[in-house]
Amino acid sequence: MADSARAPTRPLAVVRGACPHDCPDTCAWEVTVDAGRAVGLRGVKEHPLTRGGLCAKVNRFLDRVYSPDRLLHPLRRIGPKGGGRFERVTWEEALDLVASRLREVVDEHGGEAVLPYSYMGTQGLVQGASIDQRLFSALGASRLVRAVCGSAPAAALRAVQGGTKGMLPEDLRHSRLVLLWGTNTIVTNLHLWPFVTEARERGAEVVVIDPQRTRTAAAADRHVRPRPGTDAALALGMAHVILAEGLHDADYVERHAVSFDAFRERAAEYPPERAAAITGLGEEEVVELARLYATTRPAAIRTLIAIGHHERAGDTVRAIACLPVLTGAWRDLGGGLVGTTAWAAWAPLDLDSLQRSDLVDPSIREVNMVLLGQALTELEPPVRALVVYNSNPAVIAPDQGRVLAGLRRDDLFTVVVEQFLTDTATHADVVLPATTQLEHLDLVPSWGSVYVTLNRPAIEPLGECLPNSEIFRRLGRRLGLPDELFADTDEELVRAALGSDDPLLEGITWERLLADGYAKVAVGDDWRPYVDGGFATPSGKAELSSAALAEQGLDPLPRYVPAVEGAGTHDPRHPLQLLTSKSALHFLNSSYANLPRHLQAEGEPLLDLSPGDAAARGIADGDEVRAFNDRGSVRARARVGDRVREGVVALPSGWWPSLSPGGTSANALTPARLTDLGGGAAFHDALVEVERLGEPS
Ligand SMILES: Nc1nc2c(c(=O)[nH]1)N[C@H]1C(S)=C(S)[C@@H](COP(=O)(O)OP(=O)(O)OC[C@H]3O[C@@H](n4cnc5c(=O)[nH]c(N)nc54)[C@H](O)[C@@H]3O)O[C@H]1N2
Ligand SMILES: Nc1nc2c(c(=O)[nH]1)N[C@H]1C(S)=C(S)[C@@H](COP(=O)(O)OP(=O)(O)OC[C@H]3O[C@@H](n4cnc5c(=O)[nH]c(N)nc54)[C@H](O)[C@@H]3O)O[C@H]1N2
Ligand SMILES: [Mo]
Repeated sequence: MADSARAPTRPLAVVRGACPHDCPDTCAWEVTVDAGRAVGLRGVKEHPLTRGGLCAKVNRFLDRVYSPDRLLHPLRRIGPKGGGRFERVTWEEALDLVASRLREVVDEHGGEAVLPYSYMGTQGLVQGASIDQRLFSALGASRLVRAVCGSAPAAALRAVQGGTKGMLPEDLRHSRLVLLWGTNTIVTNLHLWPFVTEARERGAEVVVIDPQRTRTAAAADRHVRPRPGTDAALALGMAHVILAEGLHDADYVERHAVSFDAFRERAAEYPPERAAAITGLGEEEVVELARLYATTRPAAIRTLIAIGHHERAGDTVRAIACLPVLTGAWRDLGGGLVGTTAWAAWAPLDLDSLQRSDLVDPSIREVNMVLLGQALTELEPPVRALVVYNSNPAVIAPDQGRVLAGLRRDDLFTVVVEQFLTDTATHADVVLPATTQLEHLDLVPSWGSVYVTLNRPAIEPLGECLPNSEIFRRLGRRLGLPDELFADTDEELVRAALGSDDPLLEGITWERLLADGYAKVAVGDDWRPYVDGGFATPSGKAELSSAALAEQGLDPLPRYVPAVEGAGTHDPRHPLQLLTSKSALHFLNSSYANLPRHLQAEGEPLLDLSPGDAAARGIADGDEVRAFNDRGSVRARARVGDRVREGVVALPSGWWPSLSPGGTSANALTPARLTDLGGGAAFHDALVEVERLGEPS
C-alpha cells in the first residue's frame, strides 16, 4: 500500500487497468508504481460505476500480487497427489514434460482424452479466451461446457425474450420500485448499490426477495423470504393476482406477447393460498407484493446468478421474466428486468477471431464443467490429461469428494496454471506460474456493466511468471501445432477483439482505450429495449409460452416443480435445505481464501441456522457442528439467529478444504446436478442434516 509518509524522490507512474474478477462490477483501477513496484491501487474516480472505490477484497489486491505464497517458478510434483511436495524446474523442462505427456495421450487415445478446465479466474479475454482456446481446439481436446455460473438464467431469458438484453444497471436510478430478486447486491455487486440508493432517495421502495437475511435484505425497505427454490410459485402467484385483479397492461400484452390465454390458465393454477403454501410466505404477502409490483411505475426486477443455481432455475427465471411483460413495465425507463449485461459488453466483441472458433470440431464430445467429478471418475473413454487454468475446481465445483477423488487418480496427468498453490494445484503433476492482472495486458469485458475496460500492465512479471497467453503459445508450438495460431501478440489479440463491426462497439478503439482506460458501449441515453416489443424470439414477441421449448418436448409454460433434492422434497434423514452463497465479503469465489488478511477478516466458516432448527437439535450459538448428507460432511461453528428462515441452513462458499476445520468445505455437500435449462449447476438444491459435535457448551 502507498506509504504517505514517504516523500517520493521521483515521480510515481500511474497506470490504468481493470479489475480482472468474475464480478458484475468490472471496476476500472489505477495502479501507482514506484521504481517498478506497485505501491498503491485505487478505483478510477470518474468511472461512473467504480466512483473511486474498489471493495473489501480488491482493496488488498497488492497483498495478492506480492504474497510470499505467489508461485514464481514452474514446479514438478515429487510427493503424492494432494500432498503439496514439488521441486522447482526450468520452463524448458516443464514445457517439455507437459508437451510430451499431452502428445503421448493424444497419440494413444485421441484428443478427447485431454480435458481443458477453466473458468473466470480472470475475465480478461486475452488471458481467458484466446490462445488457450486455439490450442485446445487444434489439439481436438474434449470441449468444456462452461456452465457453472449464469447459463440457466440466460437460457430462460432466451426462451421468453429471445435473448438476455435488458435494462441498463444504472437505469435503476429511475425506478420507483426495485425488486432485488435472489441477489445480495451489497456483497456481490457493490457498485450497483449507489443506483439503488439514488432511486430510493427519489422515493423508490426496495424489496429483497431472499430466504436469507443478507446485508442487502437488512438494508431494504421490505424483505420477502421464500423457501429456496420456490420462486416460480411466487412469480406465478403474483401473476395470478395481477390477472385476477385486472392489473396487467392489456395493450402491451396484446401487441407484444404471444400465448396470453395459455399463460393466464397456467397462472390460474397458482392462487395466493397455493403460492403461499409452496413458498412458505403469507397469502397476504403474495397479494401485496403483486399489487405493489403491478401498480408502481417504473418497476424494475434485478436478478443475477443465485436463482440460476437451482434445479428448476429455468422455470423460475421464465416465470419472473413474464412479469414485466404482463405489466408492461418495459415501457418505462427504469422499468423491466436487469440480469447480466454480457449482451452489451461481452458478446459484441470479436470472440470468434480471438478464439478461432472456426477450429472447433462440433463432433468432439462436450464435457460440462459442473460434472467434473463424474468426468474424472466415470466418463468413458476416460479423461487422461487435465489442464486447469483460471479456476480452482477442488473448491468451487459441486460434489467436492468426487472431484478430489478424480484429481487423486494416479493415471491422470494434470497440469495447473496458477498464481497460487491451490487445493487443485496440489494435485498437479506440473504447476506453471501465471502473472496477475498487474503484470499482463488484457481487455476486460463485463457481464454486469456496459463498459469495456483495457488493462495495461503496471509492473514486470514477478519471478518467472508468464501470462496464460504466452504459456499456451509456447506449449502450442512445442506440441507442433500450426504456428500461425500462436503468432498474435497480446496487443494484436486486443485489437482483434475490438475489430468487430457490432454497432454497440462503435467508436471503441485501441487508441481510445489507451487514452481513457474504459469506454461505454453505444447504448444511447433512453435505453428501453422492449418499449415497442422487438423481442428476439422467433415470433418477435415475448413468449409467455415458449415455442422453442415446446419443440424440445418441454413444458412451454413456466410452472413450479419440486426439486429432486431440495424445494418440496421430503427427506427425513436430511430435512434442511442448504444454501452455499457468496456471503464472504473478502473472498471472490475461492480467490483470496488463502491470504492471511482476507482469512482473518472472515474468521472461520459459520453455519447459519434458525433458532427453531437449532433448539430441535440441541445446538447453541457458537457450538461446533457438522452438516452432512450422503455426499459428505462439513464442520463449522453454528451461528444461531434470524439470518436464515426455518428449514434452511447456510454455509459460505469459497473456503478451501485444506484450510477448513474438517478438511472439507461447502461443496462437499452440493450435488453435481444440472438445471432444467442451460446445463447449469444446482448448487443450492442440497439437503443436509446438522448435528452438534462434542459436549454441549
Ligand atoms: N464478495 C463476493 N462478490 C462476488 C462473488 C464472490 O464470491 N464474493 N462472486 C461473483 C460471482 S462469480 C457471481 S456469479 C455473483 C453472484 O451474485 P449473486 O447471485 O447476488 O450471489 P449469491 O451469493 O450466489 O446469491 C445471492 C442470494 O440469493 C439467495 N438465494 C439462493 N437461493 C434462492 C432462491 O431460491 N430464491 C431467492 N429468492 N433467493 C435465493 C441467497 O440466499 C443469496 O443471499 O457474485 C459475484 N460477486
Ligand atoms: N457452493 C457453491 N459453489 C460455487 C458457487 C456458489 O455460489 N456456491 N458459485 C459458482 C460460480 S457462480 C462460479 S462463477 C464459480 C467460480 O469458480 P472459479 O472461476 O474457479 O473461481 P475462483 O475460485 O476464483 O478460482 C479462480 C482461480 O483462477 C486463478 N487465476 C486468476 N487469474 C489468473 C490468471 O490470469 N491466470 C491463471 N492461470 N490463473 C488465474 C486464481 O488464482 C484462482 O485460483 O464457482 C461456482 N461454485
Ligand atoms: Mo459466477
